[in-house]
Amino acid sequence: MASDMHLGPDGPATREAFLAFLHAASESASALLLPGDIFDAWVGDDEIDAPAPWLQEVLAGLQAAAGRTPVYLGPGNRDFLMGDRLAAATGTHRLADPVVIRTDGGTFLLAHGDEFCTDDVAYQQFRAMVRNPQWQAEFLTQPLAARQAVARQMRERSMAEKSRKAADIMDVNPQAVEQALRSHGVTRLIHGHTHRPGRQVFEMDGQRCERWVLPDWDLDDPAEPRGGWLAIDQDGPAYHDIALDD
Ligand code: LP5
Ligand code: MN
Repeated sequence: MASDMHLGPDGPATREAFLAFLHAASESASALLLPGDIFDAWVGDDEIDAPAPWLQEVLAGLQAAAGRTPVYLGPGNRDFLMGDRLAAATGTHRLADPVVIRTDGGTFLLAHGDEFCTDDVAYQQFRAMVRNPQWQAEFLTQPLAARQAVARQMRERSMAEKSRKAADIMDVNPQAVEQALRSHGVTRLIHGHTHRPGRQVFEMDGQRCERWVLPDWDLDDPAEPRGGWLAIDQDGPAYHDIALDD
């Protein structure tokens, strides 16, 4: 599973690495889970009507992978408007968020992760607004180009606000994580979004719990090219760093 590729018109190296990952993983894995922020922004499934070359490439890659193994697309904070049309056009499936997954390596709660960042009050207010079905229906009545312009503005605003926010409010809130684990009756969580890959072990109600965080991908960042995924087998999850794996 992998998340936070943030694919868009920029970032050819990231796109190429993701397409290579899709190809390789779909030949070996029994399922491929992509829990969110696959796209830098997704303003509605009519994005596929006249796709730019970069998007055509990604759609073809998803479709080819989906022909070999089931591929699941989950909503991130940037691409939560991915819908049934995109799934049908690529032969992929939609993934709920959060979702309990049963694997050879045990049961996990899988989520994009933004919902656990409850200390970021401004973001949670924004999230409540844009996840409201009525707001979405209204937004989708606007022409595609107008929605893309809103998304660009919102991306700029987000980057500006993030540079002002304290780093710790942009991480998950431990109580929010525990509450999610408890309510789903599981002890292990996998999520992305925070761009802080790693594994945290903690205790809750006398039980050992684990939180695995997926890395973000940016192979076009000359200072810090990065990316990777988590593979789960009978032994549990294992990290694969794109720089070390070929
Ligand atoms: O994405 P990232 O990592 O930069 O930051 C996120 C949070 N930001 C977002 C916004 C997205 O980046 C932009 C999404 C564009 C595509 C969506 C398309 C359809 C919707 C169009 C929306 C109008 O999710 C950021 C978090 C950060 O993660 C860490 O968790 O801090 O949160 C914010 O930046 C939100 C601001 O703090 C609050 C903004 C309030 C703006 C309200 C005005 C809305 C205008 C509506 C116009 C119709
Ligand atoms: Mn995200």
